Amino acid sequence: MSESRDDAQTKTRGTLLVVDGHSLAFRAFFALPAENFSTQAGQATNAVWGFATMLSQVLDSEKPDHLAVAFDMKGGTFRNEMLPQYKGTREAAPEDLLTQLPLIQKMLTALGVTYVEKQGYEGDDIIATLAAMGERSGYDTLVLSGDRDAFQLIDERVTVLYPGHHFKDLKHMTPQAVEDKYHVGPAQYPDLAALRGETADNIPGVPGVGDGFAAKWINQYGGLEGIIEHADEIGGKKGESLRENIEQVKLNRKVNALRRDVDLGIGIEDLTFGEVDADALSELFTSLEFGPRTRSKVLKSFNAGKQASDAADKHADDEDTSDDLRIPEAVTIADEAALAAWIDSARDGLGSPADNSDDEPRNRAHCADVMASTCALYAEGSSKPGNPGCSVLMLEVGGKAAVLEAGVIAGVRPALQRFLDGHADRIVVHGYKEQSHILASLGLDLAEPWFDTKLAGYLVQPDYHADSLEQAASHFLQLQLDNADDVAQGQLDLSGDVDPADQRKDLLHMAMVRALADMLAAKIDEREQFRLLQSIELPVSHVLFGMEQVGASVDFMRLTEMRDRFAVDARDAQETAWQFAGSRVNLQSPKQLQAVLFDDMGLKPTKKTKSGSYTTNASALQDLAVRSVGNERANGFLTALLRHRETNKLKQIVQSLIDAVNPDDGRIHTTFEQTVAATGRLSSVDPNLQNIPNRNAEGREIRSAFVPGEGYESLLSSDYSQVELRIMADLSGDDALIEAFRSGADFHKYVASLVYGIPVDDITPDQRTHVKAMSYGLAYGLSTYGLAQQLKISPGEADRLKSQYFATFGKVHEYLESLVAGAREKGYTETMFGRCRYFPGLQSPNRNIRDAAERGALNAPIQGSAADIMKIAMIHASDALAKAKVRSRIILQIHDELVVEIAPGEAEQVTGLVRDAMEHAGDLAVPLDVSTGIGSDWQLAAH
Ligand code: DCT
Ligand code: MG
Repeated sequence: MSESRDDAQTKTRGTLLVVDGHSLAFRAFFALPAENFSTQAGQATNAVWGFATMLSQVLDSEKPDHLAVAFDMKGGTFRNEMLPQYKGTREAAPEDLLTQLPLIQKMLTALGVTYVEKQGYEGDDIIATLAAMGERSGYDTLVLSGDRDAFQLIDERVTVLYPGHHFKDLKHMTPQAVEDKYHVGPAQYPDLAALRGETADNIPGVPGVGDGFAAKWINQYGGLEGIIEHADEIGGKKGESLRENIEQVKLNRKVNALRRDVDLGIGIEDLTFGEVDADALSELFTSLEFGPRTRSKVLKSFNAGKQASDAADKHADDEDTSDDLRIPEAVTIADEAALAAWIDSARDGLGSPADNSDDEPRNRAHCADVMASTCALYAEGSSKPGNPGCSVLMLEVGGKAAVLEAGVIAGVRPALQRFLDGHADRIVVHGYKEQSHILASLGLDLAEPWFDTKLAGYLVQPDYHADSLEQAASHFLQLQLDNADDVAQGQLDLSGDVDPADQRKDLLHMAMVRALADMLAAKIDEREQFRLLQSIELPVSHVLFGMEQVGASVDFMRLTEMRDRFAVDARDAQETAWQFAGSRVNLQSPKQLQAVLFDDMGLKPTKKTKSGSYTTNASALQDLAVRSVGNERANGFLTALLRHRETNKLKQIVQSLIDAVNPDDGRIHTTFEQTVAATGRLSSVDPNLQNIPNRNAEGREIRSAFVPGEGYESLLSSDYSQVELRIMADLSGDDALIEAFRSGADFHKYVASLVYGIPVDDITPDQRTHVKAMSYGLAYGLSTYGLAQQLKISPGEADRLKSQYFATFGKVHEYLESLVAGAREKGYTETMFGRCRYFPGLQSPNRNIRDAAERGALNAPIQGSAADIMKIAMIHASDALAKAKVRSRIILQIHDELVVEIAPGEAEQVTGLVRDAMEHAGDLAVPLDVSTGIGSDWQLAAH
């Protein structure tokens, strides 16, 4: 913030920001590569995006309460009449930029920002007029412009924000700044510019005369008028040159004078902003394919306009959001003595763990209370399982941070480990699992900490996922960070030596952990999610860390053989498809496929997609294949095409596994994502193990590449069957459904016999399939339409099936209805274990959004409870294995399945322990059925 603003703060009525719209759009356009910013349809969006983010930045830092954007209009201005070559050398604006100007204006309208343009005038004149208007009304005025002509507007009340080489290096051009740079005051700047000329505008000045001489003359003769008067007295070549060009200079001076009296038909009161039309903005941003982050950032910055003007009305203090982050005082630790001293000094601020050693320490309200006496820990580095690294480790208690560069850790490790062991139940981290990997790279180990801001954020807002600490901070704390690039990349450059700026960055991260902890501790207390954090999420994080670290052994040869075979199959299928087609069509191109299928082979087209072409996805092709029986050429082509797609996909999956093998240990260290799926379920990335198909033989074959590693003899696969249906039976309390499970009969047949009212033995396979799909459809929140599609029956039939089902299982119906009603009333649903999920979409006026939210609300408690049960099972199984002191270990969790690497001689014992842990993970009205299998690879362990 400039000094002049601070001084004026007490006297001013507020701040008006006037923006040179074209200048900002140009700047954005040339700063951002168009090829990275365009929609699928090819509309360039770099200028729009840049305009929005740059302007947001300025709003965030300057906090104006009034705002206007000025634009030039097509066609010449009065200046061209005076000086025909004016701006003549400027290249026409690129087409890609011109198409974005209307979009920018549309965006401004949606954002509730006034933009102004007037035929015959330049944006500069509008700016000058607006600035004069602001000044008359008692406002401080900021002019954002890259055009130096605007400098003439500068005075005590008007500051020009002039972008530097990097846009964010905005210079606050005050009278003093102009004086410092040009040695003349702002009022005389146009005299100086007239003498010097302005190449950008194709305005010639006096040859040989630059800023320096111009300033000298101005100061000597009091201004351009005086110079002209005394032109004869100026000697030398420059004097001669001046006399020769005196008419040009006079003209220049006329042209560069800005008009401050254009009739704009608006007043300062029209320039408030902050009434954002969220729907219009959302629609525009969706069409421009801008992500949710851009949306929320822009919304936040522009919404602030309202608050700012309200605050200005009340003469409220101007508050800087970055105050939320208290950068800790840093002590660099070089040796054990320094560490001991820091620990000593931290002791006072750190409650003793005994303070909360009663049995119910981790209850309501406790979380926010205890937070004040905790130790925040932050290790910076790579948390990649199997290949982690660390650059610096920091501990912070009561605003005092110990900074330990990776290089000194070895020397202080025992003392540091003792501290961690003694204080784990007071430690606060962001991402226990990730931090554990980083710490492990230093030979350090962190027992379950007291709080985790990443997991807490997930519990508080399961539908939001932050990729990085910065993102979490910017989301939960509404922080605008200096270094937007780092935030965007979600990572920081850790290479090279640490310089002071980097250390500040580290401390900034440390401060973020602390600020997030404070904020989330209060939030998490609201719904008693703290218990869930302590009893499920943190312990399962610990288990997952172990699994990621150990990884899963694979048979590399089997993988490469498989990859090669799938590649050959894919190529063969492609050849066959080409033969049927009679040409080498690109099987990946929907356009070419459409031409072959519908034009050439004459098949009846499938459904149209939104973009107006015909669907060529797998299910559409499958339908076509069925319909094309008899048309030998088409059928042959489609069969080969489907086979190509399938084998190609398998090839890619296998390749992703090969790429993921760690060369050091020959194992795959997947990353289990604990905060991505809003239901509470785990997912896996890098590689994604959940997309290994399980329905066909070839997919299952991929699992055969997972084998026991050295020193182990087999794999155990243990999974829940029908866990969602069992949860539905329990939660609904439907006696008939509960009995169906307790009877031990074939569940789906049993249910079908009730639904259709015929004996179990008379149930046809079709009836079983229909009722089974209905059961799962309810548990998964499938629409009737989806059900009809799956079973290839009419929606009417699907509806009848549903009514019949609900008539049989009345309590299931009631239960599901009550979920939606409850969610509508409370805004959220809860699982058996209190995991919440929020459904604002239930209130949406948009029917599609509402329907989707309803299905989500139906499904969340069942899916979420299944997730809770699996997590509890993992914690118990892991504890049981540790207690039994066996070497066997859990290595994978996929869908409803656990995979355990079995050490020689432990198969029976471990199977029993794991089965027991899974069967007793929840106390349900129906048994939790677990099936297990052991084999020399994962496929053979299937059962
Ligand atoms: N599934 C589904 N919808 C269906 C069928 C299955 O969502 N119509 C999902 C949920 C369970 C999982 O697939 C495993 O399927 P099956 O083993 O076929 O389910 P099951 O209940 O064990 O039935 P079955 O007794 O036929 O094996
Ligand atoms: Mg089954």
